[in-house]
Amino acid sequence: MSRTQIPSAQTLQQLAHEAARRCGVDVAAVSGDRPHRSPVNGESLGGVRWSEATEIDAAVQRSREAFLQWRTVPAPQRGAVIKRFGELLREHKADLGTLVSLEVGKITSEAQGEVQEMIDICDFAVGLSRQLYGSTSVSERPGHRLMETWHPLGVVGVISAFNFPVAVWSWNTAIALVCGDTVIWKPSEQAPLCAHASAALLGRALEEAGAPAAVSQVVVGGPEVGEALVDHTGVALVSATGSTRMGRAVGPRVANRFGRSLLELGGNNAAIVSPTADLDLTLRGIVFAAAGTAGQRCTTMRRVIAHSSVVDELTERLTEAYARLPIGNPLEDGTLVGPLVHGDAHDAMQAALKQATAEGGTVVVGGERVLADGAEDAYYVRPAVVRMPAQSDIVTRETFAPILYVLSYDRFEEAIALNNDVPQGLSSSLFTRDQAESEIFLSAEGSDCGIVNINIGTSGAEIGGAFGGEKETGGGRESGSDAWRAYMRRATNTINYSGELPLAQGVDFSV
Ligand code: UN1
Repeated sequence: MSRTQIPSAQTLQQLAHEAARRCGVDVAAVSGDRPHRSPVNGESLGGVRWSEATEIDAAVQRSREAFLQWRTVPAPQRGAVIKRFGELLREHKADLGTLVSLEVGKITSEAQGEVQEMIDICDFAVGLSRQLYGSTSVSERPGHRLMETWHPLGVVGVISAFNFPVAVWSWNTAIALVCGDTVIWKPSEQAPLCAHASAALLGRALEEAGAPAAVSQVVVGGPEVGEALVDHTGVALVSATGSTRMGRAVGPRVANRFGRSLLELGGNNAAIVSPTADLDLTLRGIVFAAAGTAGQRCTTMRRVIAHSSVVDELTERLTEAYARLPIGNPLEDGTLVGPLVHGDAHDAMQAALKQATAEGGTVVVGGERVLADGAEDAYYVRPAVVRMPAQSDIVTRETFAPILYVLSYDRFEEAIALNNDVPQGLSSSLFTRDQAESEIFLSAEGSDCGIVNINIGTSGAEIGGAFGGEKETGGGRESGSDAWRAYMRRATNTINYSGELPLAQGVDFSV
């Protein structure tokens, strides 16, 4: 089934501007001459104003000044600002969700889910604001005590991607702010309005608390704006989400100036389907993770590694499910697959399918463009399933589009090896009812990814856990658990209350 109701440009622009205004955005002030198109119909949402890279230095100065004040505010009071931000997000959930749908093409339920993720991280950060614990330790010397204290780092630069245009910023910002840092955000070029809207809501929470406005800044612009943040010595931490290619450039540049980086890069996430798996549940888990968000999450499932005894049945059932997927206007109830973000994504998908076929693969369903009539610059595709005879080059690459490669295995160790035999290491799943298999997959000999799931798909992580992955995924951890430590610096303190001066390691230095 495909849906044909693609709304007109005028309606979309009006919807976007009204939603942005309700969030507190001065639409005229953020408008400019940069073209800005909605993937929903390929037409203009109204031009936007871009900042120049030369504006970054002043932004960093403002951020630094705000930091000097913000770091003295007790953490629970900083938490109270985030609590208010969470309330404003609840109030404007529908507005922000609409903007996310219009700017990046997410279906309403996923767009609102993204805003819910922002609300959730606010709640988490409020609790965290009373739990920035350091440990104490015994000393080897009499009358001494060791302890760790955690201090804010300073200015944090956040560079975010189109596919989670607001949630990833809020994971970073909610945590960074309760930690006492200030944030400068360079959002995706694709999503300036939802960035301005989110920043306006946080700005309101800061203003009500009497906090400096420059605690949170948003700088909309091109790649050179991101580069200026990356290279600025005043930016203590650069948290960047995007492609591995981007991370390969950012990581060394930040390291070269001894800054810190937190990288959240590509994924190539697999699910292993064991002979004991519940196939109904497995099917639902795979379809959401592989076709949801039109295959444009970093956690999207890109590979299924199914036991040879179930691979045929599973592929058949996937083919049926994919043929029925409602594709179309993401704002319309019932749609499950919205558009690709732009034509380049469509071209990359077609090139990958061609390569997969050349490498012996068979496209069993999908891959074709749909709804092209009347919306030539909008790129809707039917998600594809490709049966591969064996591991091949294309399977090891991340193509940011809905292509699911199906491979088969006979021995469980073989499946784990296939799961790990890619350069990326973000997320992984195992569908099984065999407890030993599940334990092995979760053990050191199992999946090498940062996220390892049993009987759920690879995407849709909750904010309470640390989010991120290994290898070319970049090694960063964001959102829950103890990810906050990346936003603070640790001081080790030794306190001597003995009245003597015994030296560590028994050193004698009497004068
Ligand atoms: C991303 O795709 O960059 O786990 C983030 C998930 C979401 C976050 C994805 N909670 O799929």
